Amino acid sequence: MEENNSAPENNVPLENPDNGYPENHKAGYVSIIGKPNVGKSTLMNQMVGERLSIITSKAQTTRHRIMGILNGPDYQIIYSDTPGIIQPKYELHKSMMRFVHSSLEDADVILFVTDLFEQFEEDDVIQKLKRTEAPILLLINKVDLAKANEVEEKTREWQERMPDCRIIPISALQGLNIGQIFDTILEEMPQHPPYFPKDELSDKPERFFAAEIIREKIFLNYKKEVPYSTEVAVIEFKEDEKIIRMRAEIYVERRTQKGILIGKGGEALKKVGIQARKDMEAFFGKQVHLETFVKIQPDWRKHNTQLNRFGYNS
Ligand SMILES: Nc1nc2c(ncn2[C@@H]2O[C@H](COP(=O)(O)OP(=O)(O)OP(=O)(O)O)[C@@H](O)[C@H]2O)c(=O)[nH]1
Ligand SMILES: [Mg+2]
Repeated sequence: MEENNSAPENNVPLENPDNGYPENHKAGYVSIIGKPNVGKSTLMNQMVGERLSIITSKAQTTRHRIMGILNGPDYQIIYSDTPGIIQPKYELHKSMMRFVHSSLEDADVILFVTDLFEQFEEDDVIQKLKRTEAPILLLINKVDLAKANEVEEKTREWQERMPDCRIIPISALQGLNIGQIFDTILEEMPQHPPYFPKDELSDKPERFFAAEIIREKIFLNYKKEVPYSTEVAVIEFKEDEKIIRMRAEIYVERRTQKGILIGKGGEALKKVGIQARKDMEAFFGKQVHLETFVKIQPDWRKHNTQLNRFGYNS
């Protein structure tokens, strides 16, 4: 019989994985998916215990697949936070949906997140789930805001739509029933050596998180299309013992957006810089010096060359 030499691209264990790990070590991938704004990123941060993904009240905040790794002596759970599932309008959206698909392909367990307020108008998430075989946990989020009987009603509705799923009502914000999710995931995890070194927290580099923190502040400080037309790239990241010095480029699509972003006398952008620096100092545990430059890149969301430059590989 011919040997199959095509190694899988993902799920490749570390070299010499048996070194030092118990035989019953568990490891696997957990994909967090759902519609925009239901609380996927809030949940991932809760599960990992770190503020890895940015969170805002606006839909489509997350644009990448962001892995958050939780390590224990005999387990490694690799969560993937993903963009909310939408009908793509731009090349950017298509790339975001490819991130969702790649996380589903790798998944050992799927956390399908919905919330009390999701108007079930499209079954696009359910359709995507039909193509996977991994066990699905359906999480009804934001139950801290529930009125009487609302949780029971929503649970019943979802049970009808997804009769094979285990349903858990949660509050990602308040940490309600998070332990129950963890226990279920661990039960479902296959025996496997770790995929990543045990001290790693994410697959993303430090400058990615720095850029995301700036993007979060832009989502929080501006209205309408400005946050959606903005992309951030950290082009310099120099760290010494005491301080990290960063240069970030902020791209918008139009001249008018550049004006709005900078604001009168530069006040608006200054505010973003101060807020971002504060959060970066907490994230990196070090003093941060941040310089920002605003540039115009017309219609960057529509062009694959631009998107590739920004890390949305097509
Ligand atoms: N009350 C309440 N609010 C929550 C909860 N979980 C998340 N939120 C809020 O819901 C909003 C969206 O949260 P995110 O975690 O950014 O949602 P997301 O699903 O990652 O959104 P996208 O990245 O845009 O797809 C934020 O304002 C959160 O603070 C919860 O359990 N209770
Ligand atoms: Mg998100």
